[in-house]
Amino acid sequence: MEKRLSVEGMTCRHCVKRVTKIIEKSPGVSGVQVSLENKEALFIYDPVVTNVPDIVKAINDFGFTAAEKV
Ligand SMILES: [Cu+2]
Repeated sequence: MEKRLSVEGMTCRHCVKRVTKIIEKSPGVSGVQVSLENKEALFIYDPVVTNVPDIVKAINDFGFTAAEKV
C-alpha cells in the first residue's frame, strides 16, 4: 500500500536524507521518496508489518512535524 505523509520543518537536502533514512529503516517499507518542495514523504508499506504511527513518531522525535495524509 502507499502512504503519504506531510513533513514540515525540512530546510535542506540533509533534512530530506535524514527523513528518508528514518522511513527506510522501518519494517516493510520500500520506495521512499521525500520531497522538500512539497513538504511530504511517499512510500510503499506492508500493512501487516509496518507501523505507520511509529514512523510518524520517529520523524517527529527528530524535530520535524509529520502527519499522515488521507
Ligand atoms: Cu536540513
